[in-house]
Amino acid sequence: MATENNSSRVGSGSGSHSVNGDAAPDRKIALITGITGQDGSYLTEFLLNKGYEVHGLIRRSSNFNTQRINHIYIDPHNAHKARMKLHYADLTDASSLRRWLDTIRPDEVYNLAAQSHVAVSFEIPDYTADVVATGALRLLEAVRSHIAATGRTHIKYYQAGSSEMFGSTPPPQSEHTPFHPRSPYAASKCAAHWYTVNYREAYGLFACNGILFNHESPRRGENFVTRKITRAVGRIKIGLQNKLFLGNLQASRDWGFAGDYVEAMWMMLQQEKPDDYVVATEESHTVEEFLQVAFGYVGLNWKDHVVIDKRYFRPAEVDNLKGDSSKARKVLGWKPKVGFEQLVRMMVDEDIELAKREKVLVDAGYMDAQQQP
Ligand code: NDP
Ligand code: GDR
Repeated sequence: MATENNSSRVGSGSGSHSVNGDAAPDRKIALITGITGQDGSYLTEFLLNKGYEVHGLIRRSSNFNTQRINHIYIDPHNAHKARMKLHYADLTDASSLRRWLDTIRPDEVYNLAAQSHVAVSFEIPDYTADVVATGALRLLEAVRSHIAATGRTHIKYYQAGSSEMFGSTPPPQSEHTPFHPRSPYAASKCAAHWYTVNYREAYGLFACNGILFNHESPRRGENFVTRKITRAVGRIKIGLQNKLFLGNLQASRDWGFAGDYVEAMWMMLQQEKPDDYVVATEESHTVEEFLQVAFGYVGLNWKDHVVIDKRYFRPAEVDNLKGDSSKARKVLGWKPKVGFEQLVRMMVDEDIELAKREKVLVDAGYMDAQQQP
């Protein structure tokens, strides 16, 4: 839970221009967009462990949006200890991106920010394209113009690409597989991919596309199918819920652990030359298989609880994703450490604990069982 308001956690314009003035001269500086998301939180932990100073751009929100990074936050007034710093910006606001690049002067830029929900992208296609496609272009252009103005040619850029770009092209999908996007989100990610390739070819920018297959964790947003399932398993087991409404159970995904995948992002930027890499477990499972493992782990039968609801079907579906990550394994030396069943169990274990805490609040009358925090 947040202990103070966001505005005390972020740099405030002109007052924070000495923002990296305390950085040790040999300490690398990373700038992350989407730091408050699932991957942003794991990447921040990873880079802090490597000794980086990490700057995150966060967008203004009427509610706290820093829950995933609160545990690593240290008050910036404690200058010697605080190596993660937050600043307000938005991928729809080009001026904010350029200003923070000039101020922070990062060595590595990770563009993770996105309206990342595929089904929601059909509801808000224009906004999705603005953030996911044009947002990436704005950031690339800000990096290019920052380099032109400062001569800091060593800056490296990572673009968060997605297996959704392959869409309906059959598996296994590798760097050579043609894209056939099936949603406004996926089409926008294709645009961002090609903008990144173009800035590499046109301006010599050290820019990499990571084409990451689905990766999950206990920090996964609760409206993605894996977390929706493990949250429900926890709440059903503890007696707070009985039904789980889902859409297409036959879609197959190549699900890995987010903590493993952020390492691949960093590895791409440590290479001699910029390139594009598929990152995947090379194993695919249906949503139904995920249900079997998750409910079965706590001795429940998913068929007693799952109800199919048409509202969760998409106008166009991606049926089968299974990556071929042989290039990343060979060139980067990357491989996943957490397997499918271990991932499901990790998520269920955490969500059982979360449900137990909710139950205490419900029993004390502080929360309605229907209500989810
Ligand atoms: P999340 O949805 O968890 O996080 C998205 C982040 O982007 C959040 O920090 C969010 O802020 C931020 N954001 C959204 N809109 C804007 C905006 N207009 N300006 C600035 N920031 C914004 O995504 P993940 O961490 O799961 O994914 C990270 C990236 O990787 C995304 O680009 C996603 O599309 C991509 N990806 C993810 C995969 C996965 O399986 N997780 C697979 C392949 C690609 P807030 O917290 O305020 O909402
Ligand atoms: P995805 O993830 O679309 O692969 O995008 P999501 O978990 O939303 O869907 C996976 C599959 O499950 C089916 N499904 C449901 N999905 C949701 N969200 N809710 C349901 O109730 C439900 N029932 C069935 C979907 O139809 C789909 O086939 C994720 C995001 O993180 C993207 O940002 C990222 O780029 C890709 O993974 C790789």
